[in-house]
Amino acid sequence: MKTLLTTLLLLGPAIPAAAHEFTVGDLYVDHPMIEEAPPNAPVLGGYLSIANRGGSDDRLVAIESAAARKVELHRSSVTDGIARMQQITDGLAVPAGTTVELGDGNHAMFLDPDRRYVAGDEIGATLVFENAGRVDVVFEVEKRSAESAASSHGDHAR
Ligand SMILES: [Cu+2]
Repeated sequence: MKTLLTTLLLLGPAIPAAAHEFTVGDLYVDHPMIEEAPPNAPVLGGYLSIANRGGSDDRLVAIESAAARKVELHRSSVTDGIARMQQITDGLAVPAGTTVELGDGNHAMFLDPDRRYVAGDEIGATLVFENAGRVDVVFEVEKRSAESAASSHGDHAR
């Protein structure tokens, strides 16, 4: 009985509540999500992972969404305790056989969203890959974690 309980406890967190995956060619896009932002936030940060299970390299060159004026790929860094972000202009490399995260260190930045989005909302977008082409995905809006709230996108909020 104890073993069963332990097993269940171990299994619990391993089953993601909102796992969703999108496929184009050999690319598997997992769990696109956007962090719920404060009212009137001028930007929304988007995250996802891309697994390239094929034999050739690819590159995420753009993200398009009708819900924002523009979507940019950003790379974050912390220099002397100050968080900065820089636009990735040459796309995000997704080498063959690897999984690349738009996560820690980089993200999709949705500029000027058309309304306030809250946890539970969904935002449609299209990922554009150099070789695999275009794939429609859905970003699920989730509550902001305390962790990421600390490293806020303050430098965008002018
Ligand atoms: Cu950014």
